[in-house]
Amino acid sequence: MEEYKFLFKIVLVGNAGVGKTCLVRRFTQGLFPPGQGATIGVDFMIKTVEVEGEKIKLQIWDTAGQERFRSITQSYYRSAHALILVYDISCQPTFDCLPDWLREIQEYANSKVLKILVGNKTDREDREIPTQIGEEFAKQHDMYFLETSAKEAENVERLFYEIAAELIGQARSKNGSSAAAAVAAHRQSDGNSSIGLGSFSVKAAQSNCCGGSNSSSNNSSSGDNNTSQAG
Ligand SMILES: Nc1nc2c(ncn2[C@@H]2O[C@H](COP(=O)(O)OP(=O)(O)OP(=O)(O)O)[C@@H](O)[C@H]2O)c(=O)[nH]1
Ligand SMILES: [Mg+2]
Repeated sequence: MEEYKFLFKIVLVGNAGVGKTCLVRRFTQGLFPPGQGATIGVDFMIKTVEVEGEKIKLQIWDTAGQERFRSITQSYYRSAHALILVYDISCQPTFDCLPDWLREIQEYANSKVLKILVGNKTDREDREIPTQIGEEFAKQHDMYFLETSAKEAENVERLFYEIAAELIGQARSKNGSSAAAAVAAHRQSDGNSSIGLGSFSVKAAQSNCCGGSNSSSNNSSSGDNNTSQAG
């Protein structure tokens, strides 16, 4: 059995088409999939990373943004250690929906879940949401903030490594009780070490909305170490 010190569950949410699957595949497989179809239900991938000499297993749940899958995807929030809420910096409606996503998170996730707001597609020239607006929203809502490009591999590794580092820190502090408990439950060996990453810029805002608008289907959770689930 593979040895690892911590296991963390990370769930990606956000409107259809913002690039959740591309972010996951960039991170887990090092590629930007051409013609990525909409996710059906939920996909699952695993990647083991090493942070300060410790093996950390990341279980990454990539949820469908389409409204019709909402009841399926909600059920994955509860056990998440970290929730990555993604919008597309070139698509205002995906940003406008963030308050709705936060309500979902509040309703279905653990109150201590680590929340990260990610503005994806920074490679695009038709940006509609300035970085500062994203940062402010994140700050207002107690979330970490990062802008990424799955296409250009910008900040993608950093995103997941910093989440891992932050969760390790939480697990080791007395305050990170929920993460610590969950982690302890999954831990296969013990031992500690400390992490000093955590260079997210914390930030965040709020309102109400949508459902996403990808159309196609065809699930594409390829990859050797991933398992698809549809509910
Ligand atoms: N330019 C650019 N396009 C991207 C980037 N990430 C994703 N895309 C494109 O955005 C579209 C949607 O990407 P997906 O990863 O399928 O989006 P998703 O959030 O998983 O969508 P659902 O599964 O429907 O929720 C695809 O055409 C991708 O090629 C990025 O960083 N830059
Ligand atoms: Mg997807």
